[in-house]
Amino acid sequence: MDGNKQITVTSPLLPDLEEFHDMLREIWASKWITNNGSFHKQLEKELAAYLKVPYISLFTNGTLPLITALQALRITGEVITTPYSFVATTHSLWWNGIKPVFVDVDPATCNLDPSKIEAAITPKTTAIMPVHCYGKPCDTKAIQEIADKYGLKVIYDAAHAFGVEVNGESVLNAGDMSTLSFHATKVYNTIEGGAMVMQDEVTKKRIDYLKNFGFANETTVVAPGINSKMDEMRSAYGLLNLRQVDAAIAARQKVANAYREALRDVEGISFFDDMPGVRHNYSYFPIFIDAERFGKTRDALYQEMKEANVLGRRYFYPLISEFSTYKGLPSATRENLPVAHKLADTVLCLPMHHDLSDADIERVLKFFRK
Ligand code: T4K
Repeated sequence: MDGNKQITVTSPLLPDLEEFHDMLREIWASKWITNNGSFHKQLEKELAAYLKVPYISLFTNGTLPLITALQALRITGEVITTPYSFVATTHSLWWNGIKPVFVDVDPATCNLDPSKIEAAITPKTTAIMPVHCYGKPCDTKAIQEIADKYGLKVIYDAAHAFGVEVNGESVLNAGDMSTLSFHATKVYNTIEGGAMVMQDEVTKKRIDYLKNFGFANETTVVAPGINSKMDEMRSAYGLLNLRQVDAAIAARQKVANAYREALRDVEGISFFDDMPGVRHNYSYFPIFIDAERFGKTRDALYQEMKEANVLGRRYFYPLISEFSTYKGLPSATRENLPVAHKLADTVLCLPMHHDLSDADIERVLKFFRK
């Protein structure tokens, strides 16, 4: 065994190669390789059932459903969002000519702080785009109350929230639409891929048109759509991965429990416990480092681990509001976003995936043992 092998922050869940070959043979025989093929249809059906959502539409990644949701709901002007996410969240607004308005996050969840949303609403605000960061559910009830009060739409970036449920109900059913990423680095992947969840059949139909250039039939284009169709190879791969995703989540939970047990009494390290009533997916394991109490800064620890081939990642540092495209926005100041800055400056996501051995976990925890 290689005691110095690279331990990465994540590792893709891969289907059995023989089973995948069998499905590829079927695709080859049918000669139908994309554009709403039979595996695509089957995956939409199976995912809707697994995720407990009424309607789902597959996409080629997790960024295009965000862009398309904003188009479909005709969102304009300003949208309230979080700076503590992956850049794709805010990029989707920029691609639609919408001004992002950053609101600070809640330190208990890393998600948009509902108590700070109202102060950021202006006559130009049309929607809220929260993120279930690390798969931890947002306070969807409080957000919906504000949205209803001001007549705003809510689009959840649920890229991290595959399979997450609150009191038995999918978190993906909150708001007007939710989007998912099935990227290789996610709990459930189709290599590249994504999806949009919607609550009614008419919207599902419109979204299916929009991801296919706006075609309603062979000769009718009903809207300036985009091309974001998932092909048959990745749909087949997705069907196989769906069969093993529960086992992968269970394996991740074991890793999370091992980390929590070992880190609970480490001075200067904090992390999240499970939330009551929530089915978590253990997509990430962020820890927050208090440099004074731990005796080392986050970046020193990150480097030290890297030199030992243990690759944690600083998700989400820098904040989106610090990137050149967004830095000049009035809401992008440090004073407006103190909590998000503190989290971004102290976070380190530890390796977290289904394939970590006990020895791997021990190599990670070594950095925290006295
Ligand atoms: N909204 C949110 C909140 C998101 O987090 C994301 C994506 C999106 C929207 C957009 O969804 P997509 O359009 O991407 O579907 C990764 C992912 O590329 C990105 O999907 C993800 N969020 C983001 C948080 O992380 P990087 O730059 O950190 O990935 P990379 O290539 O450095 O990979 C990280 C580690 O994963 C590697 O060190 C090893 C492992 N890995 C990765 C790949 C690609 C593998 O073992 N095999 C692989 O094939 O961005």
